[in-house]
Amino acid sequence: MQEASHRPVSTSKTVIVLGADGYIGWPMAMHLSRLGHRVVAVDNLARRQWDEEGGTESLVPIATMEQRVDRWLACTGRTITYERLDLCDHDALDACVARWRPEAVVHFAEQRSAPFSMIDREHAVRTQVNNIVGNLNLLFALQAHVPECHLVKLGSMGEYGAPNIDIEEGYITIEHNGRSDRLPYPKVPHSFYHLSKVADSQNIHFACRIWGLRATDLNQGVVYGCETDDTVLHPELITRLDYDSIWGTALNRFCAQAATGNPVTVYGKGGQTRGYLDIRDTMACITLTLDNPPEAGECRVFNQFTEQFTLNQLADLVAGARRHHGQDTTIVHLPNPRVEAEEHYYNAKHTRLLDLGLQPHFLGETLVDSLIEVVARHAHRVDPVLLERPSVDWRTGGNEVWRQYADEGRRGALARATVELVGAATRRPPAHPGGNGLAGGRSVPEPAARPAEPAAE
Ligand code: NAD
Ligand code: USQ
Repeated sequence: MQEASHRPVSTSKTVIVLGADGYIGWPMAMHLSRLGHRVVAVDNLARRQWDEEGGTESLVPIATMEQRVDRWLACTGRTITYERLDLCDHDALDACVARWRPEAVVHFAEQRSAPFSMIDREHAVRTQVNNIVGNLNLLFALQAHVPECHLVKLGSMGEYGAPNIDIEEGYITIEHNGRSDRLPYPKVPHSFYHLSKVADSQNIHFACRIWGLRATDLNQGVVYGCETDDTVLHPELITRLDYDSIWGTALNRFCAQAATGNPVTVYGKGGQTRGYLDIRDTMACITLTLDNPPEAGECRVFNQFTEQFTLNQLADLVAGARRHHGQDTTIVHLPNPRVEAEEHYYNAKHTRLLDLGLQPHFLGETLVDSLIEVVARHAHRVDPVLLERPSVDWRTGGNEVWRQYADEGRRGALARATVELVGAATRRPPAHPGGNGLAGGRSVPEPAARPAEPAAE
């Protein structure tokens, strides 16, 4: 039987996917197109630029947006319209919304790395301006042209932090001095990035109240995996997979580390608990959300994850999967570069998407094996320094690893710009000259020993 979220739709909608060049945005654009929606894929390619600036890159090579949409058409006969546009350019965004008059907008287009937002003042400001201004521009464009449109906004479970009480889905009923009210759930987030999401949530909630917009704020957990029904159709349809310490998320990194015979890097004690979901379930959750829009004026919140794990559990799962293939995996506990509770209570509700019909893919060794296989195919592109050494500390910002790779990234970008200018070459030089071998990487001085610090909370 076909899952509800995979059934072709009876009513085709015009859906704008913002951030469609990203890890989740590209598979989402294809998924919605396959279901029969008219998809407009918007991105300003900022993420590719941030990679260049920081000397990082996707482990699997990714095609350009032009190549992707052409290949999608060739493989499926379906059209995805790509528009290059910055959400912070209000006039351009406004014109796009006015032209397409979407029934739904799925908004992924933000700077999404917590470590990136903690590098220094400039990166914190850049993150918050990009995310908060872009989201605000979108709210005004929707209000002006399509107030009935359903906004599906990607938020984050990290907005809530790790409170010592159960986490509800967006709202909590509080009794205080004999009175009671249902209020947005209090939030104590993990980073300046997560704080930008909290501001977005507040702005969306306010816009629904004053203008009667309809929105679903999806507080998503950490996503893992990189293959969907659509990305596997052709190498040009593949989505990015990040493994470095700025953009790579925990399980993706752990699999990359295990696949290349490097130690799995648990930060601190490893009792940090988070919600996780398979990228295929992200597709399903957003499709179910689109199929079941909220009422006008409603700001609905779903907690979008399927299982919660501690980091120690994830590391053990990866090591166990390798053991079944006769491979030993070392798990190391690095001094935690983040300020976060390393042992804490965590019980986050996540029933609303299940109630709509979500059938989760639970994390098992098969998924770990398939991720490890993808990494193994591209192992020659792994830079072991980026894999092993955290480059941002919450207390002191970008460290010597960050500075060295950013310097090289800047020099590389400058060299590329010069080459393009004189028209002398068209092929991009490798991002890590001489440093892709697993035994190699760039030589970065070891940091001065820092005593292990106690958990901050
Ligand atoms: P990503 O960095 O791969 O993709 C984001 C895309 O948005 C990039 O292609 C980038 O170029 C684009 N973008 C950023 N700012 C833009 C702007 N001002 N105008 C136009 N385009 C812009 O990120 P992702 O992992 O695909 O995450 C997508 C969304 O989901 C983000 O909002 C993120 O916060 C959220 N999220 C991600 C995860 C995860 O584990 N990856 C988990 C929870 C929530
Ligand atoms: N961690 C390790 N070792 C590593 C990398 C991370 O122990 O090598 C730990 C971190 O300290 C943290 C946890 O793993 O405790 C999660 O970190 P992460 O990098 O996997 O994810 P995070 O920074 O929380 O951000 C990611 C996405 C972000 C999204 C968020 C969902 O990058 O866009 O919002 O997951 S959530 O965590 O629910 O907020």
